[in-house]
Amino acid sequence: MAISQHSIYEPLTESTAVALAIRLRLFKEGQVLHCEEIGDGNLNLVFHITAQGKQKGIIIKQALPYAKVVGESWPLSLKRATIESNALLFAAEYVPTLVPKVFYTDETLAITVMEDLSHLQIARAGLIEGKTFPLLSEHIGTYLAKTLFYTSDFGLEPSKKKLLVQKFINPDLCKITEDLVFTDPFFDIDTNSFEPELQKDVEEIWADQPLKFEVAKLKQKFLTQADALLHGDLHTGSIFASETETKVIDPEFAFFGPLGFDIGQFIANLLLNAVSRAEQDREPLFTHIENTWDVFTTAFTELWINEGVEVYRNVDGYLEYALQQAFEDAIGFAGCEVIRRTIGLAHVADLDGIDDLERIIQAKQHALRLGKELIRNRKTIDSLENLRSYVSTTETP
Ligand code: SR1
Ligand code: MG
Repeated sequence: MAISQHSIYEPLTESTAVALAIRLRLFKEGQVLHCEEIGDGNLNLVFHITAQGKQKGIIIKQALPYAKVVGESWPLSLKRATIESNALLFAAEYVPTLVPKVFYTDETLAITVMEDLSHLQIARAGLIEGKTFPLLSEHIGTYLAKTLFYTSDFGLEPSKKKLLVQKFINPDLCKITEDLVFTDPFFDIDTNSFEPELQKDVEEIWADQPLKFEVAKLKQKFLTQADALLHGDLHTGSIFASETETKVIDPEFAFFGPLGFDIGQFIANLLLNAVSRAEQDREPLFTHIENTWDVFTTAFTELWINEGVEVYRNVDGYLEYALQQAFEDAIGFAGCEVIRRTIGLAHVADLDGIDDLERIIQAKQHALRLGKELIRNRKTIDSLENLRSYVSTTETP
């Protein structure tokens, strides 16, 4: 993988992206190239370049100096492109089959050139269509166990970890999460976005002081608890999948945070898909949630026993304590994510895409009730069975 430096930043266009690919010799001489900007996320440009007659091309992802979803009034550091490529390269050391290959990065242009995954589908889109992606939870459980263990003080010598913590300081992107996940949805703030039919439900949240106290505690963990290198935005739109493959993309929010955060975001986005469905169609989502946690704990436990570096690792109860804390936090973070994806700035197609307004409102009210219960009861939700029963008891008021 080459790393290069251009002298000035400029946003690419479809034609300058092709020129760059040619200059970098990413295609054979003489090939006719086609390029399309396909970025449908909130922040970046994504160029898909293919050679005529070939299925697989390359992706050039470029950070813009502002949040695309809002515009130039919301400046954002370009350093996130470097964070993203470093996080992908780092993850490739532990889970090479679960992340895209990085071919090239340029810090000044804020680009990462990577493997074309267009033979796969974004997991959120597939789940909305009713696909089950049978290996999704096994792969994500493994991804979580390895990336979290090997970057935590349980699996990495603490002085090495501290150097990595420095490398992944990511204030702009952390601020997005601090605001959009942990703050704005719980206050009457302009960035929130919800249907007028939800006004009463939302005002109840804004007035709920005990709930806000619990969210404040979860936010404090996110702000201060540098347990392990997180993906930082592990929703189902950050995962490409098929029947046989899973690839985790977009780790531009990576930073050292609490062990339960990525797990909670992934679970939350499966729950958001579950509440968008009729009760009898939810089983595949519950199975994925259960299996993610099982695979995660089994793999994390094996790593702890066989590769742990913490001197206290054999003390009775310590592993169970660490896993229990991660689970409790994950449930709380999941509650915050469910609420913010329902009434905050950045929504999900699982709910917004339901084809009937009455059903949208019902599903969103369900999501809000569920999110609140997860935050409030995270200390007593001690099994996946328990979690499943909250989905059902919050179906109606
Ligand atoms: C302004 S960015 C909004 C959201 O998009 C990203 O994917 C993150 O989830 C962020 O919170
Ligand atoms: Mg993203």
